Amino acid sequence: MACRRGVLIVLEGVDKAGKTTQCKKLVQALQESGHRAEMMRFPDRTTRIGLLISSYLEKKSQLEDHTVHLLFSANRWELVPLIKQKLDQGITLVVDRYAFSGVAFTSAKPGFSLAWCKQPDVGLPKPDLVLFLQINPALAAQRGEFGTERYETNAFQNKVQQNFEQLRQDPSVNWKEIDAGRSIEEVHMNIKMLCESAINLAKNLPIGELWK
Ligand code: Z5A
Repeated sequence: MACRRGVLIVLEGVDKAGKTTQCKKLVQALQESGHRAEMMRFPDRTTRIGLLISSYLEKKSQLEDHTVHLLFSANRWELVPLIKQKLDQGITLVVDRYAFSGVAFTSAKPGFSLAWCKQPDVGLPKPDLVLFLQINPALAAQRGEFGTERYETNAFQNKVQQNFEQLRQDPSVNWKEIDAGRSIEEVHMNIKMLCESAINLAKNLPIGELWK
């Protein structure tokens, strides 16, 4: 029998919503229940493009706003062959941020429309499920180290949250909202349940193209 493809699952949300924590727990839980699952994250700071982005986020270098937006997108595109290869091998990918962060963050800057920001990411592998970790940005900011990197201000995160709201109106993407204000374990149980059913639904369907 041919190997069924892996499923592309993305976690999104404002800073410190708990995405990385939940991605790790989800991968572990999927593996324990017999799925082949791996985690990816964007930006992937390990590539040459990722290093440029990382230096910008750490405020060690300056980049023009359109340029850095295109670099974030290029960082996704450079990993598309690997994403497709893994999905074809039957590996489910749990991805910490994707094109939705790209659009929500850049369009929080003056002079950037949602439509312009989406263009470079049109045609990326379309996630089968996008879990939006919903939390008040002010509450999230009280968690962990907030405020060290670029974009980590309450005013900016509020704009990002509003942009995510707009993106979530798009019915072509399978968004599910998660109340991320609960305990780590409660959030995890909610996410795990949604993913198990998404895996069962998506594994026999072809992978789509985002925003096409
Ligand atoms: N960016 C962009 O502009 N364009 C793009 O295309 C992309 C990204 C992809 C880097 O992201 C920045 O790049 C980001 C968006 C922008 N800018 N900002 N701001 P990043 O993913 O590298 O950022 P990060 O610092 O690694 O992740 P994060 O978003 O800040 O955090 P998180 O992953 O959502 O949360 P966490 O690391 O899992 O948890 C944070 C803390 O909260 C930690 O101490 C946990 O133990 C705690 N935590 C987690 N869950 C809970 C619950 N439920 N209760 C209590 N405490 C919790």
